[in-house]
Amino acid sequence: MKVSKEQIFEYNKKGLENHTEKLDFLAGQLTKKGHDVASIVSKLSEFQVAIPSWALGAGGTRFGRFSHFGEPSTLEQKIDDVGVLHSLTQTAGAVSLHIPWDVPSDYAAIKEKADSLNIKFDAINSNTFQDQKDAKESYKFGSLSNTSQAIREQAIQHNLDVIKIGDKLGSKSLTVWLADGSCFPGQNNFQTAFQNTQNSLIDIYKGLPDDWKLLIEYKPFEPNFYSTVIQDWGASLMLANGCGDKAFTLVDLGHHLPNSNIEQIVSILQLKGKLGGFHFNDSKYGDDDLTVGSIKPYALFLIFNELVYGMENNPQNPDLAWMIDASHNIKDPLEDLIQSLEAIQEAYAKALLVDQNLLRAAQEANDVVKCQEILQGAYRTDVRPLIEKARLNTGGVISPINAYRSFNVREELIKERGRNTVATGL
Ligand code: AOS
Ligand code: ZN
Ligand code: ZN
Ligand code: ZN
Repeated sequence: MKVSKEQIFEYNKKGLENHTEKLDFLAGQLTKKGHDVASIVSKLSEFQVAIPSWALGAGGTRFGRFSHFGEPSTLEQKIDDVGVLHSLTQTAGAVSLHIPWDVPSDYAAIKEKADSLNIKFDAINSNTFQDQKDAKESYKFGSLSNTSQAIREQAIQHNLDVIKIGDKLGSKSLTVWLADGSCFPGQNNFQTAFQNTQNSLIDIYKGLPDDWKLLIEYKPFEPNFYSTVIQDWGASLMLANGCGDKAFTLVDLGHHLPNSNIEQIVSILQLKGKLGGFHFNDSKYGDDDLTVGSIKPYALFLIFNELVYGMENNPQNPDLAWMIDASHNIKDPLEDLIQSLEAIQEAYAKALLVDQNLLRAAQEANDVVKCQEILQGAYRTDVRPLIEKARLNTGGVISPINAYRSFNVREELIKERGRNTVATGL
């Protein structure tokens, strides 16, 4: 299944008049306020978000899993699906692989496929939260933190192998998320577990190529319910600092206790030059992995406001690895991902409308009301015509969900792959 340029061209013709009318109005208003509309649109076009290979199939819960049919079952097919997303949205120009779920059998063929679809290999993920077939040691009681040296060594070696795989594909970073922790008080010695984790990460870090980054993801609970070794940004930052300059903290939006001020975390990490990457999703309760922007769009905007500030003012912080980390229990995964991409673009566009100079002046004058007016003025702007324009400029469609449905993408995928499909991964 491929979406052709002709299909896109024909599709866009129908919506062009309506789009132009809305864009002209919005661009006129924004220009009057002093915004450079062309530069906002080009920033939106440049913004690319990686699609995780494991989000292309139905996720399910521990209570069951319902197929969406036509799911990808090989790495080739997963890249094809990202290709569909990218041709419609022009924002999904990268894929994030998870090893061992996605070990390529033919590197040249995989690279060629990704190249032909204009897709890069972003951060690659290791997996020491599941026992692998034929593995000698078990991760039941932890991996990099385990009390057993043999288990730690197996987990370290796995990460070094993942780096080698990523290197052959052109990845430039390794993301480590650990399930390590404990379910009951007294089960673990906190200090030993942390120290073991630090030492293991240092061993992995030593195997990192010079132009690579190590991204350390944190999460407060699940699958362990009493303690998690890398529970928050503080633990992640300490471990990153213990490794060196190429190690950074990765923020997953769903990995915070309720009401955490994520925008503040993001801001301070950038100030310290230690924010390495992002996993986008949304949640009401915990690590729900719902569609980005579906529950707390204003919080997402506030986070983007800090990210934009950091991108403009914190040269000490590297370029970020952006990725969606979602799971789909009831939606078509590709439609869900399109909605997530749209929500990310929207929050980014609104953040670009915040007048940083005016905001700074209002902050300095302690004009609290004005500060809120500035943020909410940007947030309340309907920026969708700008996003449509960014897509049109790069060859995407005006309205991705609508196009996805009118091109019968899922039906075509079912025709190709059958109904009885199971994606590898979670
Ligand atoms: C787990 O909760 C994390 O969000 C990780 O990023 C994880 O590796 C990913 O969800 C795939 O399992
Ligand atoms: Zn994540
Ligand atoms: Zn998660
Ligand atoms: Zn999550």
